[in-house]
Amino acid sequence: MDKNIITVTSPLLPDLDEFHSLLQQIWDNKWITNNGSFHKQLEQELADYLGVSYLSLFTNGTLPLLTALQALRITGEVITTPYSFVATTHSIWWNSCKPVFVDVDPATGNMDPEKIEAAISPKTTAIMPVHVYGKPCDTKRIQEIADTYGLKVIYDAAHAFGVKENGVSVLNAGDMSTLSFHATKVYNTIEGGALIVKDAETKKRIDDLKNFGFHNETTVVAPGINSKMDEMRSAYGLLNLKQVDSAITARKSVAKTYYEALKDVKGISFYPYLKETFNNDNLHYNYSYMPMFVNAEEYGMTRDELYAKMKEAKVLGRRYFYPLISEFSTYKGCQGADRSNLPNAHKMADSVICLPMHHLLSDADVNRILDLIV
Ligand code: T4K
Repeated sequence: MDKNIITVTSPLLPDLDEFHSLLQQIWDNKWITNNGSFHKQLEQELADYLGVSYLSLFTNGTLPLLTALQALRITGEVITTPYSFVATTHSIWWNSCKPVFVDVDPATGNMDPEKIEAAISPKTTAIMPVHVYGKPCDTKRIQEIADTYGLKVIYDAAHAFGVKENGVSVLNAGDMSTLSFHATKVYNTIEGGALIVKDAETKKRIDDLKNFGFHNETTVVAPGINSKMDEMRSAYGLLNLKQVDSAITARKSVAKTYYEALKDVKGISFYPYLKETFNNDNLHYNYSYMPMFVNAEEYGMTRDELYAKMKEAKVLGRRYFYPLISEFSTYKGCQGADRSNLPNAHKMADSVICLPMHHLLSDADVNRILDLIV
């Protein structure tokens, strides 16, 4: 690839010699998948690192969403957000359920809890919020609503690796939470993901479901799927876990530089919480993305013009999450998908650019990006 291009992200890669030495062990053992020793070790180390009790590894971040809905036997309608990656809503559709969209809170990009109750019908069985860009949802309010109406809550926490509020992992909220370990994420296993549950019995059920439903050699307890992480990626994941903290520290420094340089530029804004994350002992944030919003009138250029200008200069920001999921043809007819129901989400999708954000960005890279915006 052209060395002059600055991409929105760059994967955290383990040291190649260390990876080779773990590969040698796999070659010696001749055990390459199906709950091998690196798989077991990674599940344990991730649960410890993240501060959760029960975690099951998956081959990506989409299958744990599908499996969570299966395991909780969700039917009918699921209330969700249009401001996310399509995988969130696809998981609902693949379970033959109907997504119902509610608008987001303009201060965070997360589902607005105050809009949930109006979207509940006799067919509603679950809520699937997303901690978008890693910012925790209002989990307390969402749980109150879920408890009042007897609904399950499954968090798509694909962006929330390592995020803690008051020392507690956000992954403990709701009935289940899912993670993505895709190459583009803060922490990656190339492709990968996880499902976080509350008790040992449920973890056993999840482990059965991700292995075709096999409970033992001869018993299939449910129509499961195959979503087992192999030994190579588990070993890779163990090595990346050792360096993820320093990667997050590097991201934080990039975020601060962007913020300081752009905070007074007319027509450019960030979520108000961003500033608070820099000196907030109560929120351990992960800087997984760097969403920036463009007010065309004040800035003198539309979001798409700025996006094109950056692209021309080989700086590849991304418009995550534009278009809204509710605008895709599959979902356009769904309840709540109408533009008039989602003013905040549309405003966000129409004005966002995620700036390049990763652990390898140099000062020179960041200055090159800033020169295009200021
Ligand atoms: N829920 C949410 C809220 C999610 O955001 C996602 C995934 C999921 C669920 C599902 O999780 P997974 O099943 O994917 O584990 C990316 C990712 O593929 C996707 O994982 C992610 N969200 C989504 C937000 O973004 P693309 O299509 O934008 O990626 P791509 O290939 O254009 O890569 C972006 C940039 O990253 C490239 O321009 C350069 C860099 N890159 C990428 C790859 C793959 C590298 O430098 N090296 C690489 O190997 O979707």
